[in-house]
Amino acid sequence: MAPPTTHISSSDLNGLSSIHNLLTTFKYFDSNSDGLITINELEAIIESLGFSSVDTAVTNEAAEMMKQGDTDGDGMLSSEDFIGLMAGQMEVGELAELLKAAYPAIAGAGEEEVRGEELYEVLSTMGSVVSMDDCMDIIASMDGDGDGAVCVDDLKLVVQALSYT
Ligand SMILES: [Ca+2]
Ligand SMILES: [Ca+2]
Ligand SMILES: [Ca+2]
Repeated sequence: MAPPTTHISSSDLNGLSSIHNLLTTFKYFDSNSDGLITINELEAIIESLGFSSVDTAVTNEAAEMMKQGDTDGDGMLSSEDFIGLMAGQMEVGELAELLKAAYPAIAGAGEEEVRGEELYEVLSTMGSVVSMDDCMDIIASMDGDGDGAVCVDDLKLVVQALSYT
């Protein structure tokens, strides 16, 4: 009997891509790279995402997001908090479970970057049947600079974010 084939849909890939884009935005505005954004940085993010164009509305929006997302009450949002706030709009389907399952093995390999071939190998070892093409598409959806590889640190953030979806 052939093992079940996992189908990766394009909407799952789009969801993954959106999460990766949000994390990229988050990192861009996290000017001191401590993994936390302040209310002022959050306002800049909201403006850049085009959520609002009126200054007072941006301030209100940021305050509201901070209130909802700041789980530990330190007045700043972590990347997980940030994605948690946005995650309601994203659909990643079984791709989320696959990546969460594959991440420990990818991180354990000690490489700085992961490519489609490596994802395929890890998933195959785990007994999951995802085609090489799908693995390439998964990596491509998170590959901002198009060099065919995703930083393991970035993947870690995406996987953490997926826990919210
Ligand atoms: Ca910061
Ligand atoms: Ca916080
Ligand atoms: Ca890349």
